[in-house]
Amino acid sequence: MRRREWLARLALVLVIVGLPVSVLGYQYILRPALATVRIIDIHAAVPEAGGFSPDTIRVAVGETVTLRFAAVDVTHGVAIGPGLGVDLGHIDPGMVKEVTLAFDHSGTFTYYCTTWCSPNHWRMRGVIEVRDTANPGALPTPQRDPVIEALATEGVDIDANVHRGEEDPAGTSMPALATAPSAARGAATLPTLNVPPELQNPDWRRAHTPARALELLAAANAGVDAARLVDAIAALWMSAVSLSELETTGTVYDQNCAACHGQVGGGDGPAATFTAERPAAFSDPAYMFTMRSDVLYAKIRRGGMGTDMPNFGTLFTAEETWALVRYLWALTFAPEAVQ
Ligand code: HEC
Ligand SMILES: [Cu+2]
Repeated sequence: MRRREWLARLALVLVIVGLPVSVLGYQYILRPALATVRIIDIHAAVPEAGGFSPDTIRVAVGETVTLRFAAVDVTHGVAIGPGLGVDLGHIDPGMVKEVTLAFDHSGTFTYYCTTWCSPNHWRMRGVIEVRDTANPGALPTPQRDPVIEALATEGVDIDANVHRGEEDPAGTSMPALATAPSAARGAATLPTLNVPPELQNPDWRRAHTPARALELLAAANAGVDAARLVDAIAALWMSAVSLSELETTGTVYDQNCAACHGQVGGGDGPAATFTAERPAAFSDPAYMFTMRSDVLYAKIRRGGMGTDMPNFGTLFTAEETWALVRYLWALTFAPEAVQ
């Protein structure tokens, strides 16, 4: 072999071997050694192959950590909640995405997959336990939820098929109508109606069904066409919902709910074929007319019992959950605003 050829080969080998070695060496040896923050590598695989590993990490209050996520099989997505606002987006196989965090108080946080990666996708979760080093034995207790407790006190069974409270007589439902209710049409009708004070109270609306509200509205507006009253209820349920909020929450819904409940709330997402029970159809006004916001909220946070409706209470804040509830109502009463 001539000398020049030999040198050329050597140079090539150096590039082929040397480049990855220096890159990997930097990522996995040099950088952790030089870093002042702890780097935690987390591998993401479909739940059938173990999900996140590790699936629990412990951090001290005040400690800064870099979480480095790598997808090992298919494309995953990673977000961390509640209330941290961390969404790393998609992570393709072989790709690495990271976030550096410091926690100023103890608590429990969840990293979760945001991409439909397998029928068990929603089981792909990991826990960050933030401990107070001054009090290492005490694990943060999960916060109590006043809304869910109030439902229990009222005697509302959120797992029953009919969730209405005592005062909502069974059998109330939406009248059969030729056209779907529309908040947009109702907004024009509302000022012409006599609206009982409780219906104007957001707290009352949170704890009552549209069906109950319709009864009261009909009693106060004898002779008005049922379709116009239903539209007015739709408008009331959509008051205080902004388009920009719907846009933000739409991303959360698409990432976490649409796989089962369907993009427009038809209850027919691609994962619906795998669930033990049929996912609720939020685009069905007759069904939603019998639902209360606080029950929807409780169901989202706590999940179903053996139905495959996951619990999201460890992923979202209370306010983010209410925003989801408002989004579900938009799927019912203002579908044009969320499509
Ligand atoms: C893995 C599939 C799946 C995912 C993902 C999922 N759901 Fe569900 N959900 C279901 C099933 C199945 C039901 C019906 C059984 C039940 O009520 O528990 C349901 C029921 C519900 C109910 C209760 C309806 C009722 O009548 O009580 C609400 C509210 C709800 N889902 C909201 C959501 C929201 C919001 C998300 C996203 C943050 C979500 N779901 C994600 C499967 C899913
Ligand atoms: Cu995944």
